[in-house]
Amino acid sequence: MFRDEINIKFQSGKGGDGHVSFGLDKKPNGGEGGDGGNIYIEGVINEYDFSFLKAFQLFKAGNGELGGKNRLSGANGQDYTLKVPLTTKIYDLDGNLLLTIDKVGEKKMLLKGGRGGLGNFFYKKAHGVDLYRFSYGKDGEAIEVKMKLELFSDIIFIGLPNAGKSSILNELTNAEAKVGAYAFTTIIPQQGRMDNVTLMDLPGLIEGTHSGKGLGNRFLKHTKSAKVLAHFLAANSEDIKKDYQTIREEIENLGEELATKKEIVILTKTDEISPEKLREQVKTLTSIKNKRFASKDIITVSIFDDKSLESLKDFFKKSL
Ligand SMILES: Nc1nc2c(ncn2[C@@H]2O[C@H](COP(=O)(O)OP(=O)(O)O)[C@@H](O)[C@H]2O)c(=O)[nH]1
Ligand SMILES: [Mg+2]
Repeated sequence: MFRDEINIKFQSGKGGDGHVSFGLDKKPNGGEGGDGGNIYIEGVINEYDFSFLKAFQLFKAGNGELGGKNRLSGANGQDYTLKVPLTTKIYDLDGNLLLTIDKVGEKKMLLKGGRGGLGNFFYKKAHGVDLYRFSYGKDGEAIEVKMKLELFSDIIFIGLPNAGKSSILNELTNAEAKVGAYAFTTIIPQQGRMDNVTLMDLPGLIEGTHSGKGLGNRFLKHTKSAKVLAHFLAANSEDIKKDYQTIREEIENLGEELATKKEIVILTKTDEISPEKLREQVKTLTSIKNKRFASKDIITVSIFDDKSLESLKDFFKKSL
């Protein structure tokens, strides 16, 4: 199940204690403890939601090791890096924003590990009195956070069920979206990367609303970053104007921010109709009043026509 909000706990490592030891010359030579590991959060493209996490799961960085003799420092604790989808916002439980992770490969520190303690070698040099003096490593920090996801995309697919959105996403990207009819529970966002462009099929936005689940608003936050709406229409439709208007109405209802995004139209399944019928469908589309696209914003495509798929790729890139 798609999950875009989750509470997670983190704990950075404790610092290792300083060491107390003496050399053959009887002089203090205990080294310092290692620092505790830090907690980092990093953005990745191969996670699309938080369903790989368990609510309230605890992630810990390693503790620093004890200092050694002969002034040897203890090893630092292992850092822990949690990889998250884009864009992840991390809040404390009072609702303060702690971190925003919106770039691939960008690593930000959430918690710092505790400093390692000092050994008796250090204290001998600094104070010279108590030969057994050392300090303990500092504790790490612990926190529970709320992580919220606002999916990043350049282009969002919209359209009636069966318009061919999942098929095109699969053809143009590495995505493995389910094609054809499926249960409501799998109405989850699907993302794919086409060179540097992120395409997203967000069936919950419209299809969730259609199946009476009124999910549109829940998915709205995932539309924020998109610059373009790719409106998919099946060319073999008996009432293509109505198909267009049905979706358009949903989009308008979902709010101005979404409705005012640039729109392009993808006329799919062209292999199912004759060239004459196709021309007719395009003509019908261009005659729609109050439409948000121009004639140049329409493209025709069939998954069985590789050339048309290549053109679609360019069309998508140019739309940005
Ligand atoms: N003939 C033909 N069928 C297609 C084409 N694109 C998709 N389909 C079929 O249309 C059905 C719905 O496609 P799907 O991608 O799941 O549509 P979605 O509901 O908009 O995601 C599936 O049976 C696909 O195999 C196409 O270009 N030509
Ligand atoms: Mg689909």
